[in-house]
Amino acid sequence: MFESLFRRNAGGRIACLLLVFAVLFCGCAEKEEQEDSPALLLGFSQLGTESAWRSGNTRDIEEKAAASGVSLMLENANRKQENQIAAIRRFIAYRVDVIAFSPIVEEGWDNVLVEAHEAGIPVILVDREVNTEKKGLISCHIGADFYKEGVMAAEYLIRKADSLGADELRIVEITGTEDSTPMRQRQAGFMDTIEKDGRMVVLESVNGDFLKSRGAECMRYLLEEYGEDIDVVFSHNDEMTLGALPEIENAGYEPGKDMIIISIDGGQEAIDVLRQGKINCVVECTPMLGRELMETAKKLKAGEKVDAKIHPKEGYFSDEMDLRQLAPRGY
Ligand code: GZL
Repeated sequence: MFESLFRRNAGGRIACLLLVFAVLFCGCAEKEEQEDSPALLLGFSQLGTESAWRSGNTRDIEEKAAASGVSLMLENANRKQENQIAAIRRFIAYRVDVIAFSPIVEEGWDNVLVEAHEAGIPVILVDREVNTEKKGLISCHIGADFYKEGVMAAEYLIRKADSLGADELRIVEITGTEDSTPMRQRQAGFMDTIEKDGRMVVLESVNGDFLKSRGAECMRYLLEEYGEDIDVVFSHNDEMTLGALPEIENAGYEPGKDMIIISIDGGQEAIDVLRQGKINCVVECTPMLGRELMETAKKLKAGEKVDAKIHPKEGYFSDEMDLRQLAPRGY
């Protein structure tokens, strides 16, 4: 067909050349489109914006997606489980390659996880975990060992009791969001560790929901109830700790001296307050999970095996250390 058209006349030759260019252009355009089209489309449901930790987690995931050519559909659930479930259903309808989410609480996910599984879309848990009887619905959990964080907090307190020569320490606990993995595990790790030490007495646990404002309210209540009987405040995150500290000072006590203050997350603001001596120990819980998330999502898309659990390395910071050289925290 080309030959006869080409031979026939000049007009035929021009038509041929145009046809050749058209074929080449479409091919390149298609190839270019393939090169431009994202290597991977990741749907991520973030639970909210309740803390510096959460904002740092979101920022890191966005940055690592951009750096690794992953196209990120990020939806913020404003701390409502129903919003997370709706977002996951949208990701399924959109046929994303991988779904990831940070479940605000552990229960209530079976139906939507079965839907994702039946759609053949792998699911990664970021940060928190779900509690389900059904097997095979989750490909990987990327997040802290929250139980160990509770243990580290308690082990610090035991060392502090030793250094003070204390016969008894009366503890109040401000917990994170009810039924969330960090709340359940941090409490379990802390309580399992101190129960072996006869000096430790828990006065009361109250729920601060990981929020600064609730941390202040909880501390006001605990000060009214127990006042100077409080020797230790164990708070499940920096946000609630930072809300509680002014209440302690307003009541006439020196946090870090009259009361031992133990917190978890390790954000910049808490570390700065630790350096001022108003917090005694901050257990680290890094929000920087983006790199592991992108690597794992790409492996799943490529059909490669992934680890069921990925725990970042974490430690703690305390008044036992020289923190002058500590690098900026980034969240
Ligand atoms: C812990 C994370 C918690 C943080 C809080 O991994 O789920 O939620 O400790 C955040 O600051 O709100």
